[in-house]
Order: sequence, then structure tokens, then C-alpha cells
Amino acid sequence: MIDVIGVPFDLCGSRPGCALGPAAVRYAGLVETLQGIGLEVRDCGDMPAMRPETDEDGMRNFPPLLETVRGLRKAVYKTYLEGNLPIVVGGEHTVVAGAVAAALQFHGEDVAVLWIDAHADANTPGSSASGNLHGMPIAALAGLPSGTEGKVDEEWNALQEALGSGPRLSLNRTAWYALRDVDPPEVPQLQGLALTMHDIDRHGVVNTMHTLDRWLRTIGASHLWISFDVDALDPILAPGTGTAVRGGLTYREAHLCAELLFEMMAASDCPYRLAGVDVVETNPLVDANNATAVMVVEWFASLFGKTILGSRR
Ligand code: Z70
Ligand code: MN
Ligand code: MN
Ligand code: MN
Repeated sequence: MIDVIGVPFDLCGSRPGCALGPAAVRYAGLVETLQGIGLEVRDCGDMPAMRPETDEDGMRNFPPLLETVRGLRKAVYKTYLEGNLPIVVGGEHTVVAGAVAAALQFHGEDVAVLWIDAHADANTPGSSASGNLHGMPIAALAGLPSGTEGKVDEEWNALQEALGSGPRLSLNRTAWYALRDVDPPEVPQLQGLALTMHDIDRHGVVNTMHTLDRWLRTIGASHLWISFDVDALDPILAPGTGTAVRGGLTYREAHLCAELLFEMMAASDCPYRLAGVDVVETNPLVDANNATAVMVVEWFASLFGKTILGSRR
């Protein structure tokens, strides 16, 4: 059974609106579409909405972020205890730290992460030019030092505590896909597999996905968490996001990517299993016809086995 968990949190990014992402994705028919291809799906509803609150000398809206990350870790862990598969619908990318932390806590350190995103999201508070926490979830998951001191360092340590007692995410078990807006201090963090838009242009989706599959086998991944920031998609196709970057995945590339992920994990000798999926940063406030959420739902159908000629499930 799949548990859908909404996280209407948007207080630590560059523009508000993706708190409406869970509603937008539900209106686009996520639950019904997955049920339509034969999956058992339970909608667990949304995590509590948060109010803005910043402590003196701290990071913007850190207290409500901390509470949300902690709450999501517990919710995803509960999903695992019940034998279910989590789908997390954001909300900002920041909150995914709680979900992946739960996967690491439950499944152990051999969880690998596929970060499909225009951005690397590997800044620390010390390296970030924007100060936006949605650019830092990978650094938080990896347990990198804050790179700064005072109240911000204290908060970063509190975030580490909120991620729980499980193993940290190794940067060597992190793969990025569709990168095209990486800050210079993030480059040294790309220690796993970094597949940029250049690589996808040069080698295509089929070859880059094959590279990902071989890499997952080489590192001995037991589970895969797939994190899908909708800004990985080209903004012409998916304008509904806070930080659009041109030159992203086309409609056809995105679907092929999802179809191949399904195929990779359906292979009889595949050594890794899906640990969970999230989709984040959907902002219907900057989207005319909820086009981005509709695309997200279609993408999920491909990821779970839908093809043009029918379901492979
Ligand atoms: C930039 C920063 C970012 C998402 C933008 C942007 C990060 N690297 N992440 N949109 N989802 O502010 O750190
Ligand atoms: Mn992101
Ligand atoms: Mn397991
Ligand atoms: Mn992004």
C-alpha cells in the first residue's frame, strides 16, 4: 500500500506558494490516477500548516521548519512500520530531509538518493548566498558542518538532532539528475553521480539512466529514494515553481526517465528497491491551469508502470 503524505510548507524558499502544492497535486488526481493503475493508495492528508517564526539571529522561519522536518520523519517512519511505501507531496524541498532521514533510519545506510532537480541543494548555512534552507537539504542529510557560528550553527545542530539517530546520507550515495544551476561551493559536494543537463543532452535519457543503474549496483544500494523537484522540468512545460531555470527536462525526457526507473526496479536481478518518492516545489500560484501538478501526476503514473499501451503492473 502507498501512503500519500502532504507537506504544505513554504516558509524557507525564495517565494511562497508551494504550500498549496499538495492541494494542487491532489486536484490533478494523484490518488485516483495511481489507484487507476492498480495500486492501493491511502491518502494520509497533510501535515499541520505552519506560521512564520524566526528567532533572533537565526535562519528565516527555522522553528516551523524544524517542527515540520521532525514531524515528517516520524510520519514516514510510521509508514514503514506499517509496511507501506511513502509518497511525500510538498511543499519545499527542505522538508524532504525528514523523509530521507526516516528511510535511512528504517532501511539503513545503503539507501541511495536520486535528486532530480535543476539545483544541487547542497549548500550549508555558511556557503549559501541566499540563506534559503530549501537549497540545503542534501547538506543537512549528509551531516555537513554548518560552516558558520552562533545562533545559525545552533539551529543547524538542532536540525541534525531532528533528523534522528539513523545513519547520515553519504554524498557518495547521492545521484543528481537534470542539474543546471549549481553554486560554486556546491560543486565539491557532488561526490556521488552528477548527471547535468549537459550530460543528458550529450548522451540522452537512456544512456544516463543506464549509468545511474550501473552506479546504484556498484555502490551496493539496497534502496532508492527518488526526490523530484519540479524545477527539474523545463519551465515552458512546468511553470508552476518558485525558482524556474530554463533548459530543463522536456515532457518526453521526463516520462522516459520515469518509465526507465520503473523498468530498472522491475528487473528480476535489480538489487535495490524503492524506498519512497517525493515531489516538491509545485507552486500553483504561478501556474495558469495547474499544468505543473497535472504533469506531476502523469509522471507518477509512468514511474509506477503506466505506458502508452497500458499498465505494466
Ligand atoms: C540556490 C540556493 C534552490 C530549489 C532553488 C538555489 C536553491 N542554490 N533549490 N530552488 N528547489 O539558494 O542555495
Ligand atoms: Mn530542490
Ligand atoms: Mn528494507
Ligand atoms: Mn530546484
